[in-house]
Amino acid sequence: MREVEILQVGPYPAWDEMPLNEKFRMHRYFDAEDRTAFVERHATGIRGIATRGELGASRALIESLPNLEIISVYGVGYDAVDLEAAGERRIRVTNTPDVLTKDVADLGVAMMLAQSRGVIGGERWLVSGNWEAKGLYDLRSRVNGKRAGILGLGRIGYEVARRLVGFDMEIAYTDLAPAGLAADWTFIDDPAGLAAWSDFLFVTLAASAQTRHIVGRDVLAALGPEGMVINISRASNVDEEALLDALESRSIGSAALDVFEGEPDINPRFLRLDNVLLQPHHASGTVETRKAMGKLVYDNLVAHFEGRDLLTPVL
Ligand code: 8YV
Repeated sequence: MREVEILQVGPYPAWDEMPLNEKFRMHRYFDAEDRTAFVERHATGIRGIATRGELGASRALIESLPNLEIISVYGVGYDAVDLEAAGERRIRVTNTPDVLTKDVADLGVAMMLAQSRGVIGGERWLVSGNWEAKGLYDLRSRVNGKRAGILGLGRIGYEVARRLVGFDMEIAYTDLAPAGLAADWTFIDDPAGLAAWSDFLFVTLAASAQTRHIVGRDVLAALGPEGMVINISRASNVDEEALLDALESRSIGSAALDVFEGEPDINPRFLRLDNVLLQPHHASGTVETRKAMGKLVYDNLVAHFEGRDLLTPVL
């Protein structure tokens, strides 16, 4: 299969790049100085794209590759792939669901705990010598016994909720319809209603044009000055300007965020806040999960070019 040419949109860990390089002729888009010229040079040979969740594949890129057959996404989220452009040409699209679900849920819960209990601020207090010089660290808020709202009870939202039950938290959720997964989890049919009920609002929705800014000014106002929003999905699910305004004016309590508009170049307003926990989009970032994701990217490409069924098709 060495003759099959694949455009690699972003880097992967070495253990994922090695088998791809052995099996296919990989073209490293992200290393090219002039990416447009690079694509033009290889355009007719390229039959596959290997990309990442947050990098996707734009209509312009898809349209510049006349012999493209498949886009294999390293990530569960495929909102950055132009599905319409792919669908028009019957280009197949795959993602990496399931293998990352529990790690993403783990980080979401870790972010809630860290922010609520001041884990990072507490360490800074100690390391800076303040403990010795000034005394005890500020008291923080408990999580046990509090209310967690899950906005989007899909695979990841479900795993978050299951973990929070272990912290004796009450669970409510908003989704398209009641899920009937646990009798004592309350269905609330609108995001603002969910936020008004919640102490902690987890954003775990798959992003799409329909969910864009679903957490807007109304939802943040409903969450209120004690509330925390935790986003482990996509930045586009939250109106970032509204969130920054709410954090600056303290009309919500705090936020714990793994995703940002325009990441990794994030809005500098975030850096001036003391009521945020900021993470570099790494909820799926464990060695175990990333290896499983890389294997799925590879296995889907090989299955396609061997004429077998795709393992995890989106389109
Ligand atoms: C990224 C993700 O793909 O699964 C997703 O949708 O956003 C992540 O897993 C990851 O950062 C690798 O680029």
